[in-house]
Order: sequence, then structure tokens, then C-alpha cells
Amino acid sequence: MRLAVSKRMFRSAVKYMVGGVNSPVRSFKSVGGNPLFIAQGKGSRVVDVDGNAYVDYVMSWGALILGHAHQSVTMAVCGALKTGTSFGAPTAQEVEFSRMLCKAIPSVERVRLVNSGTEAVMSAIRVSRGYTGKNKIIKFEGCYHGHYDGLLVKAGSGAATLGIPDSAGVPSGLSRETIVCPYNDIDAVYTVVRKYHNEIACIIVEPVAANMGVVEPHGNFLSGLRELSDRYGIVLIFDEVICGFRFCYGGVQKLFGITPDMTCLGKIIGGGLPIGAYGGKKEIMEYVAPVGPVYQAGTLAGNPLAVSAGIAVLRELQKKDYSALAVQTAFVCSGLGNIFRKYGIPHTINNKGSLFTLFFYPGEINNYSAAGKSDTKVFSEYFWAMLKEGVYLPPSQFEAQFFSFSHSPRDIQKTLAAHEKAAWTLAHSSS
Ligand code: KE4
Repeated sequence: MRLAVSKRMFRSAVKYMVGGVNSPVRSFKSVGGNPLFIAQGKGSRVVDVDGNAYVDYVMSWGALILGHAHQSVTMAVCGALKTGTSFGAPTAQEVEFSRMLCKAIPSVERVRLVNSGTEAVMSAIRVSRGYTGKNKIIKFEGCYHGHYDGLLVKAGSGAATLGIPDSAGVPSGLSRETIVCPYNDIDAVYTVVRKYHNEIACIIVEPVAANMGVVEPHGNFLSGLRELSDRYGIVLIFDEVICGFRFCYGGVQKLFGITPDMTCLGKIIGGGLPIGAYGGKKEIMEYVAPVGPVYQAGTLAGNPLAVSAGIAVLRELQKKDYSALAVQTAFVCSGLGNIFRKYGIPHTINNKGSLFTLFFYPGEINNYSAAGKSDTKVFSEYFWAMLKEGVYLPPSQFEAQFFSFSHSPRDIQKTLAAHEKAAWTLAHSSS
């Protein structure tokens, strides 16, 4: 596998782009080596600038559930291009797209389109503060909601303590408004809410956590959050930037039967173009300008290109069989597990729908501290062994791997064959 051109491009990139990338997780920092520079993608495959082809499980970090360069999306964007890229005024496409989102996710009675998942999350939090008149937020350890200051926060000394900054540049005064609880620990949330309920504006949660590796909510976790939010006048926000249209047509909230007060969306709904959306109960959303006192705006919000792509994606997804996708993904995961067991590689595979994560730790992974037990050094070796066999995984142990409607039986065969070789390498490596 030649990587000379990627290496050369990276040397040039670092002269202009901080770290040579436009988002840290692309940097390969956690797996070592330099990032691949991708030249093109089609369906489930990408080709790097050295001409190496890979089965892709990054899929633009979950945005491309239809696959790269899907014909419907490409045609929709090319069509929109011909009539203009942005007007800074409402368009018919935005109405149609917003109608589709509200119809697909009934808890979203009113929606606002923005340009990223981060924008959706930070806006939803601001609205929840404006609506409740309270300032504190509860988030969960291991959940990632974009780079909004108030959520770049890690747990203090205990579950019920106030957060501390998890990034330079985040004022401690701001992080103290954020309380971090362990995921799946409803008792910890009860403790915090009993103490701070007069100050808590919202609880934000990934209903299926995909940013610590895939972790599903325990039986009473989400229902417990719903019950607490109702009892204490707290806005329950589901961050479905990954989950939205990932497990079914609509929000994963439909599968759990839990209705949040607000929902954040991104990734899939833009088909790879920059987009985000937040929405929820009409009485809450009518706090947003120009109707209400909470300001939020954006030059390119709802732009014709992203919205045309989004309409095309949703129309395609209406026709898709999500249960078949889940069965295919489960088949891959069972194949991966069988091979790891054959070579005696300690592991856990968390799989839900078309998301999965391989952990190099042989125990239940149901929260961030358990996920942290995975051997990230072994993950790095595995990542490179798979890359050499033409399978491109997310370059970080704590990301989900994204299966798509474009992954074929041939891709599965190639993945399992690569995995067999990678497992052999791990089983025979001296380190
Ligand atoms: P963006 O601002 O990156 O569009 O969305 C932020 C966001 C919000 N909520 C959830 C649940 C998310 O997973 C994300 C972003 N996800 C990461 C990967 N886990 C994006 C990749 C990146 O940061 O480059």
C-alpha cells in the first residue's frame, strides 16, 4: 500500500491548515501516522490520492447512509446549482424539507435549519435556557455534541459535581453551568436533579451513544430522563445528529417510544452537505427569533444546495428497508466476533442497527469508563492492519463504524477477509 502522495500532501497541508486537517478526528492522531487524503468516493468505496481503494466505514462520520455520490443526491445538487447557490431568503425547497422532517419526527412541531450539528445543539440549549429561565445543563460522560463551549466539559470529582473545562478557551464560569453524569446511570441524574432542579434548563443526551463507541441506553435510562424532565420542568433534548434517520425513517425516539421536547439533527439529513436542524414542541420553538426572544441566525441556513440534497436523501430513505440493513450489519458483526474468538483476541462488539464498534476489552461496555478499558494500542494495530487490506475504519477507537445501504455482500466478504488477516497479525504480534 503506497501512501507517498498522501504523505506529500500532508506536508503541504500543515503549512496552511492547522494540523493539516479541518477537524481533529481526521488527523490519525489516535492511531499514529498521517491521515489519508481521499480523492473520490462512490457507494461504499473511497480511493485515496495514491490510488488505493478501500471499503469505507467512516462514511463522512455517518452522514452517508446512502453511500458516496448517490445518484439522487448528485442530481438534486446539480439541479439546484443551476438556479443559484444561496439567496438569503426563504425558498420552496426549505418548506418541503422542513415539512418532511416534521412529518418524519412528530415531536418536531417546528424546526429551524442551521449549518452543522454543533449549531443545532448550541441553539437548542440556548432556546431551552430562554424557555425555562434556568441556566444549568446536564450532559453525559462519553457523549459528544459538537464543539459548543458549554459542552466541552468533563465530569468534576463526582457525578453530582459541576463540570470542568475539557478544552482550553472554555471559561470555568461557563463549564460550571454544565453537570456531567455517567451515561446509563439514572440514579446519578436523580441525585443531580434533586439538588439543582431549580437551575437546570435541559438534559441533553445521545439516545444511542455513538461517540464513546456504540453504547445503547439501558431499559429505564431514557424513560427516567423523560420522567425527571416532566416532574421538574426540564427540557429533554435528544441529540440525534447521528441517530436521526440512522435506525429508521425518522428519529430513534420512535423505536424507543420516548418523546423528547427538542431534537437535534445533522449528518444524514444533508447527504454530505453542511446542514443541521433543531426542533421540537411549538411552545418551546416559538421562543426563537423572529417569533420569540431567543436569537439565532445564519447566512447559509437552509441553503438550496444542502436542502435539495436533504430532500433527495429523505425521499430515498422512505423507500429503504432499515431492518435488512440492521440484519446485514449484525451478520458482519457476528463474522468479526467469530474470527476474533478463533484467534483468541479479547474483544467486545457493540452493535445497534447499522452502527458498530469493536472494543479490545472482553466485558460489557455500557458507559464511558467501561469504553475506556479498551486497549487503544491494539486498536491502532488493528486499524492499520485493516487499512493495509483495503478497509478504512474511523481512525479512533471511540467512534462508531458506519454501515450503509451501499455496502454490498462483496464488501462484507472483503471486510471479513481483511479482519481474518488483521486478527492473525494481532494474535502473532509480539507487542
Ligand atoms: P457537527 O458540528 O460536526 O456537524 O456535529 C456535531 C455533533 C453533534 N452531535 C453528535 C452526536 C455528533 O456525533 C456530532 C459530530 N460527530 C463527530 C464524529 N463523532 C463529527 C466528526 C468530526 O468532528 O469531524
